Amino acid sequence: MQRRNFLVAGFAAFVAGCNEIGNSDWFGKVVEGAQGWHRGLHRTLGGGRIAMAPEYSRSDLSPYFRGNGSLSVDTEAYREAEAQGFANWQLSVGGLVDNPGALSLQDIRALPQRIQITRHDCVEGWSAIGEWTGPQLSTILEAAGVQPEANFIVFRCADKLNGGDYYESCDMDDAFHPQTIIAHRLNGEALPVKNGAPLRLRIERQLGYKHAKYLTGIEAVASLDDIEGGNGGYWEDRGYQWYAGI
Ligand SMILES: Nc1nc2c(c(=O)[nH]1)N[C@H]1C(S)=C(S)[C@@H](COP(=O)(O)O)O[C@H]1N2
Ligand SMILES: [Mo]
Repeated sequence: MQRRNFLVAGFAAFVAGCNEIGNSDWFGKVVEGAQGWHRGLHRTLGGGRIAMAPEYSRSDLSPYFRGNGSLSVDTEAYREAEAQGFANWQLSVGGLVDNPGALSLQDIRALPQRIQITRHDCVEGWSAIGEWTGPQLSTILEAAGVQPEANFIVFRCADKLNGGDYYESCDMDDAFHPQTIIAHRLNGEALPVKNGAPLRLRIERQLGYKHAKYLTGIEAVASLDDIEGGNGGYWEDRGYQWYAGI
């Protein structure tokens, strides 16, 4: 079996098993439900940090959600992907997992979705409230089968900022936190390019720079030491704090 199919088959079994939906029709039904997925919550209740970031209502939405940092990806491959509506975009899932593979946007949209209205706080001194939609990262990690040696999840991005690859990371408490999602929609629309199309991380208890945009891959690792500058993120390698809690 192709690696990709192995991971996707893992999802089907996982989602079907947890929702008691038969393999044949899991695809439509789980999307329709748009229910929150609470497996991550159970796990964090078992000893991790359980605090939830505040959630807001539609009337609180900022009229305009600005873009910051990279506002697009300056490569031929990205321009081509954008022209194709990101139909062939892939999110790789690898590192210390039992079922490495890659997910298409279609795969991502077929998973149970979480919708959350949260406030984004950038260290540069601005905030905005937006509604984000996407599967919980925990769903993807459960299906991939994270190995016990893994301590961190690394997020790979398509863009470079001032010549350096943008990337981020978090620990397993935040990776499995219910509000940590792989967002593909902002305010009910496909994620705009300036905000990280087609996929970006929302990790709601942390500051803006942790919310990696233009996601191309997630990787389970034991240590951050050998990754890029060794501090767990683009801005962390330039002096910012790794745990950027709000
Ligand atoms: N790939 C990537 N992700 C990124 C950045 C970036 O430059 N590249 N900037 C970060 C910063 S500092 C902030 S405040 C938010 C901005 O998200 P927005 O563009 O949706 O406002 O994205 C974060 N994630
Ligand atoms: Mo930021």
